[in-house]
Amino acid sequence: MSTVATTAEQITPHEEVGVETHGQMWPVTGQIAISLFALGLGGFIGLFQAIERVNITLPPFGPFENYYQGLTFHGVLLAFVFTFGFANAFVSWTTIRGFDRPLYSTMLAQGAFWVLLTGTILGAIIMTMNEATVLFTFYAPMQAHSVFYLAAALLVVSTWLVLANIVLTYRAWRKENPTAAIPLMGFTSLTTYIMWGLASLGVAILVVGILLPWSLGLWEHTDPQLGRTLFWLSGHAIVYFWLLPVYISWYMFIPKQVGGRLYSDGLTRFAFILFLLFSIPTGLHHQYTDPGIHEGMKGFHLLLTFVIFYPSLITAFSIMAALEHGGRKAGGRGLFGWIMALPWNNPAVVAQLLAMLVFTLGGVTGLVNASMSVNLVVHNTAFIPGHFHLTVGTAVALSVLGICYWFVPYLTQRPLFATKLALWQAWLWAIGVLIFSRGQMSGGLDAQPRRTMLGEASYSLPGWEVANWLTAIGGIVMTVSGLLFFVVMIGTLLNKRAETAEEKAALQPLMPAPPIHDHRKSWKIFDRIGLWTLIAIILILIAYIPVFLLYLPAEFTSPGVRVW
Ligand code: HEM
Ligand SMILES: [Cu+2]
Repeated sequence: MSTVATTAEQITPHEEVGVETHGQMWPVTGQIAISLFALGLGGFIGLFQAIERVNITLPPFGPFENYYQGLTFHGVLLAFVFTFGFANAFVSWTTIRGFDRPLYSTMLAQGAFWVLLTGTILGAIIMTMNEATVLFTFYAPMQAHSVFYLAAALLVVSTWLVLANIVLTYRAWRKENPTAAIPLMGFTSLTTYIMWGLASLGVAILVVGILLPWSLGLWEHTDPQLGRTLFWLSGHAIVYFWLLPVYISWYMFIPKQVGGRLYSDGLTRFAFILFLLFSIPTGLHHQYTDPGIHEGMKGFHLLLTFVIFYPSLITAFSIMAALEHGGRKAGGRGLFGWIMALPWNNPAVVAQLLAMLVFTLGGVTGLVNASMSVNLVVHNTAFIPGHFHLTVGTAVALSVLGICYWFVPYLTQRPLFATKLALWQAWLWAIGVLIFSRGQMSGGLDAQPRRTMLGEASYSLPGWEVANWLTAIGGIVMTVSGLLFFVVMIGTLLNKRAETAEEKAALQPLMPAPPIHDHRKSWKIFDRIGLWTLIAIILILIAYIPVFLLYLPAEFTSPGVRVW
């Protein structure tokens, strides 16, 4: 029997996947498109920020009136639109496949697409008009046009529609399978969105309850510190909302893609439960230097921040085990021989392997930020963007590109264009970001501020020169890599649609095989989603009630300011 026939047997060809209805799949494709559009545009603006470091400013600042308008665009498009669009699309699909049934509601699925699109367009318009140059963290008392806050709210609402759909799908599945273990891919999808559902409440209250009415003139003053605290209630957990969809790929798809198997079902569930429990009560680690917040509570959040590092270590262990399993099955021998035996010719895999490698540096530098005393050295310096281009800018973004190398061909039923180019793309991004972040971090350690148009600054230190050049060169390499990605994607869209059964089978995703330690060995309690959600809520209350009790009553004394 040919290998293609075997593959076709193992996984049903596209049309026959009855659980994937057209009405639910076009919003998946559509949200991937929105996401990649945001990545392309946002990333391109990044280039201007990077070369500004070496005094190349195209007048006026790129397509914008000023540096900070571009920076707002860059942050909003990349941190919110790119990530939300991908999560909504990919996790909706892993829910369908995980529970092996269509989503509960097609209306919710399509609604998520339309709400995301509307939020993106409104946000883009108002930012283009320079009416919302408040950076992606939109700290009050900087004030944006009310449409900006409306757009931010819509982006969050789109994720809530997906959350509602996932929960309803799970409940419908549970009704029909009252005693079965939750399918692992469904479990990871569900916990990812429940975590974000809880986390997003902070920013939702901030935007809808405080900033929107304030920008509409319902009241004139606001309380910046209260706003920051609500922002960061969501603002660390959002990092995990960026990461977990990618972890779903690393846990569920990468093992099979490298010819191995996931290590353990139970350990995977355990890791995702820890993310659900501990992602949120850690937000104060972004506010170590903020006045008005009790030091003891900062210490408590510090402790939990180190707790949340633990499931990432579990992840590193699990994925490494799966990689080694695959590498050894492919004939790799010795301590490191299995690494060479991994499929280094498959861009979908290579992009994600490099993303993981870069992420180890991102994790370590994250520990620097998280440590209260060392944080003082790097706080608000260029070290921070140095750090998070390794995490969200690479662990997430490069992984998403890798996932697109199989997911987009599957969604569009067109084979990937120019595999070699895609491989170049992955390597160039990894090399580029290492140079870029090295520049940003060394600048930061030399006290270079972040969010600053350095070319215009009247101050400089000798150590910044090399740092700036590295940032600029790394940024250019990343941009070239990004361009290659879009060449590959456009080429793919122009490719001929798969027609024969063989061609179609070749585009099928490799669905996960049961882990080496399968669900029969997992603790039943892992599946008590309601219980874990309740514990997560209790932890949030413990971590935040004292913060607010000690802080309140709020002092609405700051009038809005427009800086740029
Ligand atoms: C071509 C690739 C990219 C380049 C050259 C680039 C460049 C930069 C630079 C130089 C900054 C610092 C600006 C400052 O502090 O004044 C920055 C900030 C930022 N970047 Fe990127 N970036 C790229 C891709 C990405 C990606 C893929 C993401 C996320 C998915 C991302 C997310 C962010 C965020 C959230 C900020 C913070 C904005 C702020 O502080 O308000 N960037 N970028
Ligand atoms: Cu954080």
